[in-house]
Amino acid sequence: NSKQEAYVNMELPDPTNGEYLLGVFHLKPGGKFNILQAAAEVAAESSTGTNFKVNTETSFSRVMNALVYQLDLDRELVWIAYPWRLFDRGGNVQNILTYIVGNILGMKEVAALKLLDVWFPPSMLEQYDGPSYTVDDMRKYLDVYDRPILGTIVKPKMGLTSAEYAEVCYDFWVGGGDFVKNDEPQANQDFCPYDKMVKHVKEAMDKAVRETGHKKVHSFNVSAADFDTMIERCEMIVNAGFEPGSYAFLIDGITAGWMAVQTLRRRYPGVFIHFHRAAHGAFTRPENPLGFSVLVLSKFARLAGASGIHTGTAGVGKMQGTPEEDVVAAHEIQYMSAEGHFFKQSWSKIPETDKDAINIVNVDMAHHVVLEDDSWRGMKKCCPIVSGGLNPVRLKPFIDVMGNVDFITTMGSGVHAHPGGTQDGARALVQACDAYLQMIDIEEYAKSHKELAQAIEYFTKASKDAM
Ligand code: RUB
Ligand code: MG
Repeated sequence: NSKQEAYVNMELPDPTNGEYLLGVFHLKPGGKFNILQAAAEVAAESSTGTNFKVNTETSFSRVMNALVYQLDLDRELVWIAYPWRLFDRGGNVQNILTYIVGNILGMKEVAALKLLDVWFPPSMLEQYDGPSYTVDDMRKYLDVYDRPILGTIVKPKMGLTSAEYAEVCYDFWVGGGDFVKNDEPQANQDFCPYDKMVKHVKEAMDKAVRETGHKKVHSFNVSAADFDTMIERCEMIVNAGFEPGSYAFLIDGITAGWMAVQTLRRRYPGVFIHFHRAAHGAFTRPENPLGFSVLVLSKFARLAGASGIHTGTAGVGKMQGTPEEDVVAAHEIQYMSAEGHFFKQSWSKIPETDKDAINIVNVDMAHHVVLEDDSWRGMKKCCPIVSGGLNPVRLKPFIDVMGNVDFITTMGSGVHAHPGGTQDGARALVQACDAYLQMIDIEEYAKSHKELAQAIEYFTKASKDAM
């Protein structure tokens, strides 16, 4: 039919010629459609078309048609090429998603439709911001290399006053932790006003830095009802006397939106932009046949310029997730080039053919962090933030599946549920990390480190009870 003529081209000569953004969908047709018919509808609705061929199309509008260029009937997979001139100029990520995971997810023609992987051509990468301030910058500020950045989320999630909140931050920092984040719903609640929270955190940080001799970082949730309030929150932090580097901006990137993420990236290139992905499960969970994958979400976060995004614990923590999904996503945003589920993505600006001449540093995967200024080579890295049901006992198992230590971890209950309290929880986390770095089994290390011993006892038992 005409839909297929216009939106299917199984002989597309070179989908990687630089003109197309590529996507692979899992697609189960709905109703009486076969997969090719449904795929053509998807390509049409997510580029130039609608349900009927319209009389207003032009020869140029047809050039903007997305094209189904490959099918795998056994695995119910469909490859689509989107001419990327379709997308709003000026590096707008929100606009891309409005096309490729927009109306199509509501169409009758599909019973399942999940975008599993995407590929950006090098020519397109140049038009998008990518991260500015990276985890490497945070490492320099903290003077912490060759290990994960150790963090917590203040718990209870809600209900502490601003002074109580700051006291928990202080305890974690004094116990040896690096990084504290607001839990993602923390805002300007009546019992914990934002301005007071900021002021108390500043005092707590100053005190902890004085006492420990180490720099500390706090990630503030700046998500808000409107643009002006978000910027007001940012400015309040900028003007509260914090050292640059000691604060990050957390944004609820899904509920507040991509525009908020990109606004922060552009307004505050010198600040770590922390993308919290609350609500992502609605479209990423495997049991939901509609949506897009953690890999796709993470790749768009790097494109948009988040300094870090939560990528999951690969099943080691409390959230749904597997190494196939979470670790692939984490590696994809860390490295200059990585294998996704279907595509090998290069984030490099340097054409494949020139690579030998330039002697690209190979990022080694053997548990080392490679610090480098990536910006001349390509899109800078975006840091995996690993969180959700972790505790000191689970640090090594996670590092083992991750294969490197270049991430930020935040443990909420894993710190504050420690029988000795938050300070001891932080100590146990630091000890678990030290044991890992010295390649000593934590049980062995715990013989001379009582906070770790208590953590092992408590969390092992608590995990068993929860089964
Ligand atoms: C974790 C927490 C974070 C989740 C989000 O608290 O508050 O919001 O990590 O999930 P706790 P994800 O450590 O007590 O479980 O990181 O998968 O997006
Ligand atoms: Mg949280």
